[in-house]
Amino acid sequence: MRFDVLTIFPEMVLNSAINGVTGRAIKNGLVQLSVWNPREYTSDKHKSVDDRPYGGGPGMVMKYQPLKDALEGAKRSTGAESVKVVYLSPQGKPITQQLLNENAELDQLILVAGRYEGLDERFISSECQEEWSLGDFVISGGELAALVVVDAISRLLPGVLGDEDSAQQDSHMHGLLDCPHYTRPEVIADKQVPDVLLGGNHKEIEQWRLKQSLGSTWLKRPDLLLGKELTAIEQSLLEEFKIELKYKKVQ
Ligand code: 9WO
Repeated sequence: MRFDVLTIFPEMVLNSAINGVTGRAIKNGLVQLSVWNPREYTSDKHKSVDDRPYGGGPGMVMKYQPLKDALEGAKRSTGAESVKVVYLSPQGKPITQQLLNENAELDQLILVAGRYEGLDERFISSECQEEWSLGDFVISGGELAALVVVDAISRLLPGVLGDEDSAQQDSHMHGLLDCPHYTRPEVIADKQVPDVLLGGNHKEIEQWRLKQSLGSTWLKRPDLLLGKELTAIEQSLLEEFKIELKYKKVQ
């Protein structure tokens, strides 16, 4: 899959993406990442990518023309007929695992990272098919959000993660939170690793993990369970979790 990021801070995107899972995917040729700097598409001597907002007020707005020309550069470089262009902003649709799963099927995604107080509205309405948000908060620019999208989609692509750490096992892949994890030593400050994990019974371990996932989701994010049909087995595992929790409390 190919990602093209429009940004006036290309180093910020490239320097970050070379690390970890994304970096390995790029080295192995499973992911291509290119950056397009609107500043390189300016023609005035100050290379202005921003200007004052009509109507007044504080801050600056990113100009249409450098963005449009950088976007054309990104589109020309592949020659694909239609490519999805996504603007990262707090006004966007919330990014969920499902949204990412759906978009991991694409051959190419163009991500627009804004700065200042935002982009000229006419670039958003005429050039961006979708607007995506990490959540209801503001950061200083879209680059970190674009990196989040590149990371989260890259790890879904075939061959990027080994079987060992398959994305199928991840928190949120099945609409549930992750179960607790433990590594050596066996006891830390009187806290024992749960017996079942030491027993080596894989069927029991799998059931315990599902029970903990259900219980943890019920405790921490009950909203996730409202939109989800539980199987009979899952329902009884969750009931067991609740009973065990009560028992722990009285002990
Ligand atoms: C800046 C600002 C300053 C004064 C008053 C209001 C203001 N709003 C903004 C603003 O929203 N700036 C944005 C910075 C413009 C678009 C790129 N920026 C951005 C993207 N901030 N936060 C995001 C973002 C992207 C995805 N998910 C969460 C946040």
